[in-house]
Amino acid sequence: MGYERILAIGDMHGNFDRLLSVFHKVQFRPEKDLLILLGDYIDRGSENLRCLRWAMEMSEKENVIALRGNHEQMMLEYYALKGEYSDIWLPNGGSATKREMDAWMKRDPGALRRVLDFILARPLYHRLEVDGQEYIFCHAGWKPGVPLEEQNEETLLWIRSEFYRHYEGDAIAVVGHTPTEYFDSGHTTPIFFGNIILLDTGSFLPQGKISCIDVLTRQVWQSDSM
Ligand SMILES: [Mn+2]
Repeated sequence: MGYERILAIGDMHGNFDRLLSVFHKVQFRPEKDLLILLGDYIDRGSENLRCLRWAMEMSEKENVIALRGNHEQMMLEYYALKGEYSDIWLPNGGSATKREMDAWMKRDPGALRRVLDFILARPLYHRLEVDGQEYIFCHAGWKPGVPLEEQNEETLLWIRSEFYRHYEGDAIAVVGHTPTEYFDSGHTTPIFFGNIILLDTGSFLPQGKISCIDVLTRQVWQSDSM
């Protein structure tokens, strides 16, 4: 392996300017670094599909892993699976994304198929070891005490307090999903909580940011306020 940096970027939620702001600061070098995107590219922002298409393009590059978030899951269920989360996508930020999607499909009828294929192909977690330290990257977290391979999809995409309260594993967990603001009002930097790194710094909130961390050095980059 031997990556110089192992970078993770938290929830984007359609805030493309903030995404470009943080990504520019990071200066990702695909030949030396590994980049893991933690999911939730869409919903709640003004440029949802620009973020999604950026993630689609990035995922084709070497040394980039784009995970699935619960918002991509809701979109997939809305259009294709008709599961129990189908109905909650539109009220949870999906209506703006759907309007963008409708406009795109008018210009390009194959667009929806490509988006859904992309979402379906997203891994739910990524695990790696560096110098004896294990790291697990996942959108939300997992049920403590249950092997990762046995976790169900819903847990990996949606879990919150059960994971934060009870996780005591040795692996460093790098997750998004719950804005740091919800733990501590006004908090817009990543939170280090035991072996958990919370990287969702509220990209869609007025003072929120998109954050990136190098898990090896714990250096953090954040989008400018805008
Ligand atoms: Mn999110």
